Amino acid sequence: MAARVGPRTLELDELRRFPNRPVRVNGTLHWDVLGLYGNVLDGLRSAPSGLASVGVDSWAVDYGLLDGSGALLGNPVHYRDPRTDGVMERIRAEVGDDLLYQASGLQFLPFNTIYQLAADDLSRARTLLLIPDLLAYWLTGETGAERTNASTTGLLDVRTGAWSNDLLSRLGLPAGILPPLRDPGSPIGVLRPDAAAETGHPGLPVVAVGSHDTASAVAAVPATTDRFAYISCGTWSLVGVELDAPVLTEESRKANFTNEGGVDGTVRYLRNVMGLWLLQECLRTWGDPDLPALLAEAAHVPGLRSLIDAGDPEFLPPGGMPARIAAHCRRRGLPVPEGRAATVRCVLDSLALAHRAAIRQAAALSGRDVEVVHLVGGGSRNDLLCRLTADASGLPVVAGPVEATALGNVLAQARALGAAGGLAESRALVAGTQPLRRFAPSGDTDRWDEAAALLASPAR
Ligand code: LRH
Repeated sequence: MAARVGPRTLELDELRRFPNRPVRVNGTLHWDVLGLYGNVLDGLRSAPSGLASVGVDSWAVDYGLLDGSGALLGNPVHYRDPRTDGVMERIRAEVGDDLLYQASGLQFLPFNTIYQLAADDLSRARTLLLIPDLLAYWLTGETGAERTNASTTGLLDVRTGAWSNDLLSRLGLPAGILPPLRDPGSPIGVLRPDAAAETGHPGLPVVAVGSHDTASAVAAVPATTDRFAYISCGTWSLVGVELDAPVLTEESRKANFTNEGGVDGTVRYLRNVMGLWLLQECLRTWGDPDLPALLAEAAHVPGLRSLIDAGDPEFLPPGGMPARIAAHCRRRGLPVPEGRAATVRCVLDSLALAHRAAIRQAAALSGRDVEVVHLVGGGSRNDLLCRLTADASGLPVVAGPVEATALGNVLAQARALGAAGGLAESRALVAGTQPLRRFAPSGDTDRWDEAAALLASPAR
């Protein structure tokens, strides 16, 4: 994305879009990170000259390992790979939930970096770089760990903002592989000569942004009040509130809420909800049928019949999603969705219920009142999901911007260059320049209360 930012201007221009397809090799699910980097170079090559800077963000938790010469030791492994099966349970038993949560403030997800590292061979590793830091390293030659993304590793001390030496030594992980931390807005370096020659941007500064995509997305939520919840809705739905300080109570730990680091030292207090992954995987199984037509059909299917627990880890791995959804309904004694439109409706109703639960719990556990829900990211295009989320939560949903992550990324750069203000000003700029749509709740929350109770009841 190329962007233009000014006092009343915030424009994005899409330079290049490419699929990020995982590849299974020898039974392990990998990311094609060199392919991604090649596409980054191609995108930069097609950018206009005179760019002020560039910033990199990506999904969280995954990493590449470098050897002593700075070479990548194999392709990064996808967080959905089963190599971490059982690892989190073992470490939780060894170290204790309370200690892990007090140290990192992170929700227990089997793919957090800490558990991936415990399943990895680190014998030849000298440096660990999270994915955006790896891309920035290839662009500049500089290593480091940007803080918002580092906060998803499970190894960052949530109170001090430094790497947790205590956790590292308890787990026997080599502390030396974790590079120095850096904050959004700090300079990383300039394009190294080979990257400059390939792209035609000599001397282009690379600036650290909220390199965790969700951190950038939350920074670009067009909130005009403190009393907002957000749903950063794409492959995942990241649902929560923004706080000044972490919530580390036992209730919070048991509710599996995370305290991830936001831009400006804020805390993203949220829960990972399975998100549109459920839908994406259904579409992939069905050979990618026309989505708008399917959504239009799903809008006419009677709602709240087939339901799944969208937080169930059984939905994490890829493959055979419609069959897994059917089996889940059957096991719970709920009607099995008949056909594609009913399956899509089941997914969207279930996501709306999971959104509602996470919004309510985030508010209750943090004490933050919520008056409005901002739904940003690709999911904000999905009218049915926005409407169902408003109905389920009983709150107005403001949908958009679709490209919240890219906007948060460029706003952090603009700010570092003195071309944009702080978080509140940046959000006002987003609210004033980007198309947003408002979905009022229907007021019929009884049906959703019943559905939530039905889903919470033990399987019949
Ligand atoms: C969303 C996201 C999310 C993480 C997951 C691994 O893209 O970064 O915040 O939990 O990917």
